[in-house]
Amino acid sequence: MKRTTVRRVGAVALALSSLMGVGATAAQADAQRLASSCLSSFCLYEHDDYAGAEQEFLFTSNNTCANVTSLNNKASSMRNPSAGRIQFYDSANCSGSYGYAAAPGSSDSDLTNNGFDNRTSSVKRVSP
Ligand SMILES: [Ca+2]
Ligand SMILES: [Ca+2]
Repeated sequence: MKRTTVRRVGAVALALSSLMGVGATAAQADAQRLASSCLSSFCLYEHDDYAGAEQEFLFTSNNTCANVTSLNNKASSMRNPSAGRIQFYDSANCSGSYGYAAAPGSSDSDLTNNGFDNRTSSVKRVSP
């Protein structure tokens, strides 16, 4: 009985220390992902379901192109909370025709069904 009690106390202490956080734990990474919820711009995520690395784009006007940098040819999901439509390009500098467009206020947890998994190299916000 006594042993069980000690273990429980240990578990609580561990939980508290991970909340207070020295170094990144998996739980912290999840918390950060939920907190950085991409509120007003446009975000790409490395993996499905908004997981992995994130790149956030801050468009200040429509018809602006931005190259994908760290997630070039890696993005697998996206969030577009903005009021604009986001066009996805396979090439840099938004050259050629876009391959996929995200409606304003939309999100997609898996770009595979749009044929754009791990392909996006640049994005452009346009008027909806
Ligand atoms: Ca990916
Ligand atoms: Ca590409």
